[in-house]
Amino acid sequence: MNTEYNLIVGLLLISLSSTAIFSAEEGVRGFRIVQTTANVQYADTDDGFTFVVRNGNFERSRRFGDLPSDERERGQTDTYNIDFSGAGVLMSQVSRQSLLIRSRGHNSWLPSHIKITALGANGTSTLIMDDAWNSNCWFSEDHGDNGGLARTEWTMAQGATVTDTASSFRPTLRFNKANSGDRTTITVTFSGSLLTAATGASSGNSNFSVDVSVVNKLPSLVPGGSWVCDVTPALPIRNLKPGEWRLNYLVQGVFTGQCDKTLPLNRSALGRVNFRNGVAGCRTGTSFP
Ligand SMILES: [Ca+2]
Ligand SMILES: [Ca+2]
Repeated sequence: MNTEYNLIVGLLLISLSSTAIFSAEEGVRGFRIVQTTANVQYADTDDGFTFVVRNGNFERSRRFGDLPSDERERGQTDTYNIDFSGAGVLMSQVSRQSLLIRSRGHNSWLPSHIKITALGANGTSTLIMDDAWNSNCWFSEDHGDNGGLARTEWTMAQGATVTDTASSFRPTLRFNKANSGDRTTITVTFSGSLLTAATGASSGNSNFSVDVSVVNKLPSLVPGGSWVCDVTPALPIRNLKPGEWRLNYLVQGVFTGQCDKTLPLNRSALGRVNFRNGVAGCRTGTSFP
């Protein structure tokens, strides 16, 4: 049995009907941040801010640069390009959960909308979020500001409000095959669990599990001349609650080897479902790309 395979994750969004294929270890060279300041009293500020990437103990931060204009004025939109080249941040680490904005002052700021695009070292770009901001999530080092609502920092997952539209998702496990007659018989279990619901999300399921089996399936030819066998549910997994998810999978039965790497599933999908890395339950696996 051929033990080499790749994992492809297709995010099939109801709202977009688009499919995204993610690569594993691409670094981040920067972020583009388009932020609008709320048009309410005290929302504006002249203080400085820091953009932070944090995953557990891993943290990298860069200051927002100074624009020629008076930034963060009421109702105004400001655009920043923040360089993270050389910071060692991987695209797979970037999510609304791992991105924060941090105040460096005592004059409160309240955004009304934030859009963030992660720019990959290989030239890719990934939209992380494009959402209205929760009007309770003020920024200030003075936590007594605005009725005690202010915090020094917020993650984008905490502050972003999303349209409460449940999402669908169609995982695919791709097996590389030796030739046109290399058949596949296998069962793969895909499962997921909601880690953090997006702000405002109330509809949709918080977990799923689906078994997908193929028996003596012949491979398909893909561009580049390779033979592959894709194992994927016949239909997308529907009605998932928006938020941060962990995806698990289990290859049953036939493989031996190791299963010690996480998968590149940590991506935002326009504020809908963000799948994080996960390998729980992968007890029979093989070596992952
Ligand atoms: Ca203010
Ligand atoms: Ca200002």
